[in-house]
Amino acid sequence: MRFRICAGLVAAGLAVAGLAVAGLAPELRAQPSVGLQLVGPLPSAAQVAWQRLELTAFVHFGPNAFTGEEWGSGKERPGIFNPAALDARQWVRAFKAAGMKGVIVTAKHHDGFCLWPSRDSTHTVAQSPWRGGTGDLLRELSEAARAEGLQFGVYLSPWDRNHPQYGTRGYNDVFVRMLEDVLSNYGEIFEVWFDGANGEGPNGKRQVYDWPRFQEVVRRLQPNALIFSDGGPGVRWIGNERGEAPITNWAMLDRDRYLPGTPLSMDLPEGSAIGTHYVPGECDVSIRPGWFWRASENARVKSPRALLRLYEASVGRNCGLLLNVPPDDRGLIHDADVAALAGMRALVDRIYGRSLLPAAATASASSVRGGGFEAARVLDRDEDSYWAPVESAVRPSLTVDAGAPVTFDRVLLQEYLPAGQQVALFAIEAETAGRWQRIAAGTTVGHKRIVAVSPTTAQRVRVTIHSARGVPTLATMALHSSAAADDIAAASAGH
Ligand code: FUL
Repeated sequence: MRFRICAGLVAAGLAVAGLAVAGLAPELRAQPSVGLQLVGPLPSAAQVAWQRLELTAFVHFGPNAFTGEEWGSGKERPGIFNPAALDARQWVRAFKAAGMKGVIVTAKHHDGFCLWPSRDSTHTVAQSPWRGGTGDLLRELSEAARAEGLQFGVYLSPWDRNHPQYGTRGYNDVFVRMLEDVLSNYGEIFEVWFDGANGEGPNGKRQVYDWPRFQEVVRRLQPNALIFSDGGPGVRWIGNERGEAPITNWAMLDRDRYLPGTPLSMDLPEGSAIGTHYVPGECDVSIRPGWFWRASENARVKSPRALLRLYEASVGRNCGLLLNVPPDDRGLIHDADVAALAGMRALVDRIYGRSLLPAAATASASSVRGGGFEAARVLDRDEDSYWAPVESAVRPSLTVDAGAPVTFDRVLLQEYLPAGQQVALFAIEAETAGRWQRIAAGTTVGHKRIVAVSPTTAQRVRVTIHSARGVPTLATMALHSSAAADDIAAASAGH
């Protein structure tokens, strides 16, 4: 069975190698010779780049690191903010060692404390003793990130428990000016994280946020930045703070039904096969029980093995993993977190660093679109080279042959992301003792899907696409074994 969903869907205007997609057309049209008939909506170039980052760091920092609070009241004395040994390079090096490609910092959390010297607030680093009141954490962190090759992003809470104007119309102007500051002075921003929380301010009133205006500021000052909020528009919340996405995960969503902070939430986790817009999911989770550092949780940092599981349940399910690593009251990432991050990377590298399929492995397919779309393209490590069957193929399948039996318990699949999400239903079989046996069945693939299977020894493994929205593509098919890391996982189990 194969289903098509064309009517009413909008294809983003994106040039895709080997295929052409009409710009904002009501539906994707087949290109007569080389084009694939895809079904949109497709990702923007910025969304493709974002999904390929996979792993980014979240940094919750501010007065809460000194008080032990999760939601500061806004009444804290700025004098308590004094991270005397703060070294943003140390943070970024720890993130880089974990394989993280970007960092998003709480420029302002709900307590209203600004990590830059905002002219629109009297509750900022400028009123603190840190660097004698001359510090600017956004400057230090953005420069450190750039120096280490990480992208820089900002979290900005519109909920402000300190600002005297919060709860009045004037506060939206204040927030816009803060946004303008943050988006103008620290170079390229890859993601703007809008927390939809909307509580009472110091005068007991709630704010009516002007989201269209806030988004316009981002588009004007950082046109390439993706906006995160519950329903996007650039990146959506996955619906929980555990760092786990559902196994079925569509990047599409009926985006216009959502406003930040008021999620209908029913289809945020899975997305929708017939969603009107492309809005990939982001899984945010903290490496500790809380979002902010506190000494009492130094022994409760997630283990490398727990972090590996989160990686598989987020990146391995077509989402980004935004892992919060909060600096301590010295202004440093604590040793326990640094060790856990390095341990996670060691596990991910050991298991997923290379496929168990040897260089001599081969691939064949029941259908090949032609030159440039051969089955063997799933074996190179290039996410931009991919296999595609002909348009009319029914249940196309692709078989990899390792040349000799290999033992694996993970199958990693990737669609060619610029061509959007087409795969809707697939099965994986292994040939053992001359018989093909199904070892897994699944739904979505997207940028990356890690399928866990029982330990299997086979020379040939086959994936069959039972249902697709448009022509399916596969950029990667790889075999891995979680047992490859048993030795280092055991060594770090004490964490
Ligand atoms: C929530 C906030 O209330 C938490 O403090 C934290 O910042 C989390 C990432 O988002 O909405």
